[in-house]
Amino acid sequence: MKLTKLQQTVQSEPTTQQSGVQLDQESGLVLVDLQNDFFPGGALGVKEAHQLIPKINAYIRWFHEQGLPVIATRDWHPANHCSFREQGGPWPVHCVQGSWGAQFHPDLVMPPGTMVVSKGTDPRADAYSGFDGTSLQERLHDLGVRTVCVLGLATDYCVKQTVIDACRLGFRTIVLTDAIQGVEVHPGDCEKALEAMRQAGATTASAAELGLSFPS
Ligand code: VGL
Ligand code: ZN
Repeated sequence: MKLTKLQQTVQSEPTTQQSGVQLDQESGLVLVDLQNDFFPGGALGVKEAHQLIPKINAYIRWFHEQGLPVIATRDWHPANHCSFREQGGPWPVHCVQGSWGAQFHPDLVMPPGTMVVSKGTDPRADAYSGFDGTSLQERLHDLGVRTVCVLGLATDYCVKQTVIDACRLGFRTIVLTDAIQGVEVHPGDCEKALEAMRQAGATTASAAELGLSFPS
């Protein structure tokens, strides 16, 4: 990050909904698994997830314009991954390395140089958290990030575990509630996941609550 940017104040606009949660110059944005297979039409499509894309692009753009880093995690499984049903796992085949389903959604606008962290690459182990078996912690540390803002898919799996790990690793952690969506295998899973994230120490906030004025 450039020094000039570090010295700048993070710009946000005052609104009536501000909640006291503040972003700072040590904030970074983590995009969780915004891959074709987790959008409608994909192998594990999360209902209505595509409706989040304008908001997600607005968050990405805002962070990038503030000179704050954006890192994308991706589910990146070998074809024989243990989480697949044919191997006795719970999920249909999804996010196979190099496949269409593993690609980022084409409507996402990611800044050039967005770092990508791959997880779930070991055929014998599932990894819901973006920190699990990856370099995410080191990357964030090297970028000077102490406040991790998390958005993406799915609320009740990879978002939840990534957020809980971020808290456990000592990051100040903010879940962007208007840019996440869950699978909801059982009704109430998303609400429970949010509760577990708060229990772990995460703050939940929308763009309006952060004082960011975005298209909704
Ligand atoms: C995920 C199920 C299986 C996720 C990944 O990204 O939330 N869910 N693999
Ligand atoms: Zn997976």
